[in-house]
Amino acid sequence: MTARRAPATTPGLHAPTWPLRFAQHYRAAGHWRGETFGGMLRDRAAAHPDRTALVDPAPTRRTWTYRELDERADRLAAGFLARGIGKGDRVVLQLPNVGEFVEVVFALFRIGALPVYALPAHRDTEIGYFCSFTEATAYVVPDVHAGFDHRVLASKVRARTPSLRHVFVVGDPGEHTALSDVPCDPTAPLTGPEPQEIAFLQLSGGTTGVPKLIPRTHDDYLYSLRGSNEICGVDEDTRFLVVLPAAHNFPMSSPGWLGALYAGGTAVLCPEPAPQTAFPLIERERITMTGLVPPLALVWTQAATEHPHDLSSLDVVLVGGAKFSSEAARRLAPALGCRLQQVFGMAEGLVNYTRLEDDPETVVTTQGRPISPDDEVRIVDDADRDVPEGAFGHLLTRGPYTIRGYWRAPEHNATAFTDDGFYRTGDIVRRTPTGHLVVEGRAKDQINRGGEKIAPEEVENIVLGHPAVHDVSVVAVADPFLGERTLAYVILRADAEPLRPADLKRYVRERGVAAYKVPDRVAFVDAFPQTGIGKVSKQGLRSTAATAEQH
Ligand code: AMP
Ligand code: DBH
Repeated sequence: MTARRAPATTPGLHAPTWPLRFAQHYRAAGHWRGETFGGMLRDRAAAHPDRTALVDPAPTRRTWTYRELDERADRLAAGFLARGIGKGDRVVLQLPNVGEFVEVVFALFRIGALPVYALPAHRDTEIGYFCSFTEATAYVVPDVHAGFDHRVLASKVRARTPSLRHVFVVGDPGEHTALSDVPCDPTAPLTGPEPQEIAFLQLSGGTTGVPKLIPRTHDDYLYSLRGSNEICGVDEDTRFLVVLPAAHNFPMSSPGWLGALYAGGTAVLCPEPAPQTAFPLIERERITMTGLVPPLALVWTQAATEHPHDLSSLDVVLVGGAKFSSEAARRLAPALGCRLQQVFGMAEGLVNYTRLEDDPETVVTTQGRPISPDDEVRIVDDADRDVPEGAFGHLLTRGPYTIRGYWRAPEHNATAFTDDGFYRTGDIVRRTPTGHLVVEGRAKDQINRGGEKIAPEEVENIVLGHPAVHDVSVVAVADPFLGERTLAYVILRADAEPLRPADLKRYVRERGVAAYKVPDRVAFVDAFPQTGIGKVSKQGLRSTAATAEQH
């Protein structure tokens, strides 16, 4: 047996980083340019102070010029500092698509405090974990969003998280602090973070019970923005509509609202993704670009034929997060009157795009090729040997914007990365002769419900908490709309009271997890199929599910 070599961990970073030789190369190649996000906004504000950076259209239209956003970030940063939030502190940020999201992010960047990007759908279980695991000092929430009172959640989490000293609320603060009361006049210039330091913690979809935290540096993330902008044609005339949650890596960086700001363009925040909301906004704000997950792309394609709106400003629509079928891909561009780019990315790093100049067949049948000439891609068999060119295998990758390890997760890192620093994506892909990747599926247990990633183990642990449940196994079943949805196979205890599927779903919902994790279907069974050595065979359950679906 070969001994696993623990990768070097840089003190203070809480995660393995790039070996010196690689870092030197990425700098020499001009990928890492020594910029920070705080500096980026400062530069843009100096170059074109009066251009519109940000539009939040709801409920009343608000805009920020680059100068205004820059000043706002300074004042908010000063306010956070005055309340004791300092460099390296973690701040769990859970805001929907509102202007304050961008203000807070840039204020934290200026200080060198790290936003932890929770999603609006996250509930007690996820938020409690992020706050305690990162020892967060602050949590930023809306008052009420989508009918859910985040202040109540904040009170609960705060009561059991000793590190959490502040809760800032956008809107009516209740017992907490209003974000609008935080800003103050800056007293001294900030020293800020270094380009090679961590800028924020992004979340992984998670393949084990707990989501992993992804440490991205200023240098590496800014390179992925620059590369994305070049590939997607983002410039100062780009008006990017943020349809998906702004905290997610895709709408943030592929090329996303940060790409738009990097280029001196305009980011417009869409409060919710339905065509009824998004289409009038596209018309009114003259949107040129946006990014969608496949189920939403289907809804938009359909809606565009039924409710004609003036979508003529729309130039490019990116679709990614889960596999976009070639049939659906073929229909999108004609229906929306735009060009399609497929994007296959991950918060851990590697992002692939089809190119605007690719032939139409490549655009609809592949998931693109990597951003960087220094993205290394290996496609290997179960023993990490390269498969023949064109064959399917596991995708491994390393490069100038792909992490070398998760944050504070040495045990997981030992298996999630190879000894020589390749990230095991868990995706099964093949490479075409042009270097484009086609995603076949996943080796990981993770379920991809229309782009929302679910770790079966996490849901299983919750279901197991029900007193009537003896055992549970959660699997994906194919769904024409979402790609995959969840099915929980449940064995009840012999002495249990009868239980209905709806009871179990309610139980999961009441445990306080994001709604997309509640099983779509619950099926009661007497036993699970087993593997040769007596483990539950997920493969067996999936085929049972597939057979059942056909009847
Ligand atoms: P995460 O690690 O949570 O950021 O999720 C990234 C994962 O989403 C990838 O590893 C893929 O499994 C999946 N994914 C993203 N984009 C695509 C795409 N265009 N086609 C298929 N799968 C995708
Ligand atoms: O699914 C993803 O995480 C994703 C998809 C497209 C991503 O992180 C990205 C583009 O950057």
